[in-house]
Amino acid sequence: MGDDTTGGTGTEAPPDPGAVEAAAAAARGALQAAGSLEALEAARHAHLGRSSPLLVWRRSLGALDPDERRRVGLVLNDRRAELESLAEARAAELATEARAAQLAADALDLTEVTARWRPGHLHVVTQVREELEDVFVGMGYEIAEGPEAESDWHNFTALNMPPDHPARSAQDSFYLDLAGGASLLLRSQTSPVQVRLLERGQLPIYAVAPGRVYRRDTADARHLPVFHQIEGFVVDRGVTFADLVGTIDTFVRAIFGEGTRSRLRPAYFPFTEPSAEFEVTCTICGGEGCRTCGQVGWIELGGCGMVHPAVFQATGVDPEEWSGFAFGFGIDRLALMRHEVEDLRTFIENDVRFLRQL
Ligand code: 2U9
Repeated sequence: MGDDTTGGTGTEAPPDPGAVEAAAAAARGALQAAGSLEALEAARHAHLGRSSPLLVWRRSLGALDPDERRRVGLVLNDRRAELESLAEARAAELATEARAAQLAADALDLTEVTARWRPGHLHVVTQVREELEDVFVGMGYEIAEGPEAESDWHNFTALNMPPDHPARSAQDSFYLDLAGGASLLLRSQTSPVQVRLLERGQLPIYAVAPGRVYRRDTADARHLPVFHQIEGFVVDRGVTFADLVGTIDTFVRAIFGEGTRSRLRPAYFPFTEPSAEFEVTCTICGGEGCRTCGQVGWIELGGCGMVHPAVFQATGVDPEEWSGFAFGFGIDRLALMRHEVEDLRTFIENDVRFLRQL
């Protein structure tokens, strides 16, 4: 039956109210029951199409007197509008259901992949570096950073290192061969960061400079040509050697635990005077003496000292007004002690069987 036909016999005559309500109820039922967009389209065609009872009746209204025509016409329009919006609502519902079904059908089962997948993590040296930063931030220090390609001035001269100091030689440092002749090298320590802080001239300074440093060493169990250092730096009025000793003792206990003690022994660095090496009680035996500490109970951690007046002079800070201390130690070596790793090279070999244990 096409849309042009006027439907079957019996629907051509104007309807009585009961017939309209019965047709509307049948249409509602069919639209609601449609289980797919195709079924809905068929129900819509049957109950709201040109040859549906409601539309055929509309065309027969001419046979009625004007009052009756208006009354029945209003009812028919009303039902038709209600059923059209019902059909639209049902279409929206079905589209949502169809999309959910499609997503469910497209979903991939990744159980097998995730079961074998392990999350990565920060490299152990980065973990230790971040832990150290936390300790010093907790003590009120700022974290300072500087360039890894440094000038001869910042890396050596301002640090009171004489022109013939062995560390300046091309045997010991990586010089960059740049067009234009600028004399730069890969910093051999993080101290140039503190030189830059002094040059900035904002005093007092309470800072730590962690970062990568470069020295022309052949990699072995205890040396890497690229390693990490952290240096602390305090400049204020009236800073004394006793403040340095107390600071070392405080961060050593924060890093290794309250039971760990520290001690200093005299040393020499061009940029500090007096200078010292600091040691901590062996983290393995607690000071009793074992293979790790060579039976002495102490392990050397780093160097320290009071900032040399020549460094203040070079950077335009008045040594009569300001004094300060500095200390430095290797982060890689600390990570080595912490995890009882035997060979520094394992940190850079990138063997996941090693890395995932730390
Ligand atoms: C300025 C003035 C003085 C920093 C210092 C050390 C001692 C030291 C080494 C430990 C092991 C580096 O990682 S390591 O090779 N560091 O012994 N560093 S005092 O003294 C400074 C720094 C900056 C302007």
